[in-house]
Amino acid sequence: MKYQIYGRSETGSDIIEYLFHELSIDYEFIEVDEKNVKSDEKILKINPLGRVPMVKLPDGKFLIESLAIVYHLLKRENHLLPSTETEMNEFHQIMAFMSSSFYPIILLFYHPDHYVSDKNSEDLITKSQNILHRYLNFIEDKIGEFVIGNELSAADFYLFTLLFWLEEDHFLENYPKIQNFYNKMLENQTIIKVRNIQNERKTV
Ligand SMILES: N[C@@H](CCC(=O)N[C@@H](CS)C(=O)NCC(=O)O)C(=O)O
Repeated sequence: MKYQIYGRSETGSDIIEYLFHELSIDYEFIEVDEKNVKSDEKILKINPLGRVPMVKLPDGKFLIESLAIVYHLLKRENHLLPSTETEMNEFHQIMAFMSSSFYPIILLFYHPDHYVSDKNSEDLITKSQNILHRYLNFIEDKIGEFVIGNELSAADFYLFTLLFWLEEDHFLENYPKIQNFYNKMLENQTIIKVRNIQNERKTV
């Protein structure tokens, strides 16, 4: 049986869809409507947390959490990983940082209503914005041509997905190395291909 990705364009499922293409793994995409994700019984049975991405594995089991899905794919293919032990340590560190710190704070910034009452919303936006800048500085200090060393890895697709949400709100403007990385990833063939597929899905 083919893999199935449950997701929606411009959400965390982009990370997974980029990797399926980059690793040449066949899949079917199941569109999950934002309005249904927390109420559709079928979705909640798979993921009681009511979030995407989720993946149906060829053995019929489901996997949730972007980090776990990325590691599942990398273990299967043993590709898109750095080659030295030092770089592998950096890879694990940045993957943990992105999934457990950077991704959640972006959600706080864009969806304050999911976390606090209206009267506290502005405060949450300001505080999460400050933390976002601290995180962007952390990345700016580390990043070179790619997230890890001089080779493309899965971390680049993960980071690009998160930066894509921030870019349109001018978050990247004072981070020249991050902006440079972002511009280069916009020309990555896998990203171009997946974005075209996503646009085609929108018009169907
Ligand atoms: N820790 C999860 C976060 C997933 C997540 O929050 N996904 C968002 C989309 S980017 C979502 O489905 N939100 C729907 C909601 O919470 O109502 C992961 O890494 O997969």
